[in-house]
Amino acid sequence: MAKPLLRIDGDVEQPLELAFDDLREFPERDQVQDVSQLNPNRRGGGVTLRSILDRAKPNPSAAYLTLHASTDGFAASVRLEAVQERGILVYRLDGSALPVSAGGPIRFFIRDSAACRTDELDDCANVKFVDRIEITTEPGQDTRYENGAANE
Ligand SMILES: Nc1nc2c(c(=O)[nH]1)N[C@H]1C(S)=C(S)[C@@H](COP(=O)(O)O)O[C@H]1N2
Ligand SMILES: [Mo]
Repeated sequence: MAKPLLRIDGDVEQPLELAFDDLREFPERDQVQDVSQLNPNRRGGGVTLRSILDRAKPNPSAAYLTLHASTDGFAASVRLEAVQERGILVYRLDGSALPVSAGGPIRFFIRDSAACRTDELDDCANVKFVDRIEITTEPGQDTRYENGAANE
């Protein structure tokens, strides 16, 4: 089996590990064809966060979602309720894996994200190189506003 790109774990009924082909096989209704239609500065296609959560099934106690990028140790933690209908996991570009230069192999995309530091769902939470989504009851790790974080 292909190497998983993304793990979803924590306060969920069904932890998941997803590879490129798993994401590509999500049905049409879960796919977002081209995020450049939503933000001209971003590119690639993805699947909705909703469709991933529907498979992982957060427990009733689940309240926070943390996006982890082990490549650089970056993390952002937001309320599950705020993000669950606005998140997209971008994983492909022209039929291949999303390149690292675009934040791949998986980059988070928030519909209508706010300017840095102006909202919980800000540009800073559009985490590049996401390899783990952790669901928790309490807020999780968040490095967005630490010294040295990009684009402050
Ligand atoms: N893994 C990772 N993701 C990250 C960051 C980072 O340093 N590491 N910076 C964040 C911040 S602070 C912002 S504003 C956006 C910038 O995205 P851009 O480079 O596409 O403009 O990426 C976010 N995602
Ligand atoms: Mo940012």
